[in-house]
Amino acid sequence: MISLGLDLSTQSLSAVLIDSTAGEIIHEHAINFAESFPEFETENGFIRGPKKEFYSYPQLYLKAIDKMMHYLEDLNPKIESISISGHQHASVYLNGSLPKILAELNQSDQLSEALTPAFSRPIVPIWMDNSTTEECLEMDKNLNGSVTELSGSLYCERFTAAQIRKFYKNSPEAYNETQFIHLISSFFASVFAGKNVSIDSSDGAGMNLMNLATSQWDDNLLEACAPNLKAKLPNIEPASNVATKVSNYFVEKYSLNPNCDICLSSGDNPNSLIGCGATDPGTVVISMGTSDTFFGAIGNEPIDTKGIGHIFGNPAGGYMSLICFRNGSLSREAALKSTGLNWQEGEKLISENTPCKESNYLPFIVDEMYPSCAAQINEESLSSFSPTKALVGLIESQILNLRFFAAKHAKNINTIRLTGGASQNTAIAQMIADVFQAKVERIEISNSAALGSAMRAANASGQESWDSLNKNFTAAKSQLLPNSSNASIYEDKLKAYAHLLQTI
Ligand code: XUL
Repeated sequence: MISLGLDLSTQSLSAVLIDSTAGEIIHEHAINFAESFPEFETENGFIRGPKKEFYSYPQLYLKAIDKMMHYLEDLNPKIESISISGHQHASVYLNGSLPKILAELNQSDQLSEALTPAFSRPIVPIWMDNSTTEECLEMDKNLNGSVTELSGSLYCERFTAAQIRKFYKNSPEAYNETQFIHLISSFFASVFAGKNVSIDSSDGAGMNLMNLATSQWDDNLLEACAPNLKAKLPNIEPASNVATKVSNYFVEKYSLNPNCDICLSSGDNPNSLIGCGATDPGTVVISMGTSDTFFGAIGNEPIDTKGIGHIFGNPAGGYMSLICFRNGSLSREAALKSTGLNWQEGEKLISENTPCKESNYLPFIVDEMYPSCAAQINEESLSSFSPTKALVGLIESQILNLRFFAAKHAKNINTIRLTGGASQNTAIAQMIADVFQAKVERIEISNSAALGSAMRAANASGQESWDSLNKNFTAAKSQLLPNSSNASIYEDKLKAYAHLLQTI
């Protein structure tokens, strides 16, 4: 089966086309928003407001879809199923004209222009937005119960509920005029389907509105957020469902096959879980980028996060956990700079000093979420350390911090799939294996969210099994085994690090 995964991220729209029968990626392409659509004057695809607001434009995303489908024109007739991935939490607001406009799209229409009258809000608030602390506090007060137990996360500024409440409070008329509130994922699935499509339960879990245990809207969470909300939200369905066939617009304009299935879409994190081959508990992913993210499947029972990280749905069934750490590469780069070494020399220093003989410390150069604290070090303090303490000590402390918080979500970690820039550094990868005492597999997947959504489309529409999809698309490029003689040293270091955390 030929399946298309489209990932609408903050900065770009990426396409990954797979042939699941041949086990091959046929084509990959990305469209960068800021470069391709300078008329929107975005900074890497987003706009900053004066008060910690971050948003983008639905028209920009529609222009990107038109451009991508035009680019893929020769391949389009072969595509048998499509699924979309969208950056999580972002919401799209539409009035009652949406169903008619979608149903009557004509091949001479540009999506962005034809859909303009359907938007009841000209912007899409995105996950970087941090302007809704007041709304989070209000909802917490309105809710007679624990938001974390019900929804899997504390009330978060970037989550959809807080954004919806702010819109309702600041623009009550536009809120009343709004008849449909979609996530990015469900909105673009609806565009391809030519009619409203459900939100999938794995992305729905990132809204603070869905009851994790039932995978349905929770009346108490809805009531705490805004009036008449249930009527504006699509239904929720499992990620494994096929929504419908592609609309006539895409058949006539872009030569898609009328039998092409539009599968339910999901968020970038649930899709990345699939694209990183981590659908089963015991295997987790550590993505080492600007920020470091830990995520993994946790089985069929949601866990109480006690406010640490989030629980989303696992598109392959059950739940997944996710913890995002703000201090990733920024801290590692600052530590390297303070030593005056390059990364090749730094890697040697790390491998010769694992475990680190210097004492650990709180390795946060910017404010951190886990633990919740202000920055603890700066370039000056790093320069006062020995090179070993600055570089090896910082990275080891980061990994101990990761293990400390990861243990709250995942009890038995056998395999860590490592991705992101820093995963290329073998000394860091070996240190992770030693600190966690788990096998580390390095994966080189350029866009795990787009690949994950293509794999989901092949699974939902073509009944391709996760085993065969994983074998063909997510195999590890290399693996490192833990050095068991370091196990007890890291147990002791972890205990000492836990004491250090209590000093915050
Ligand atoms: C997760 C989060 C981001 C966005 C954008 O909670 O906010 O990972 O999904 O990638």
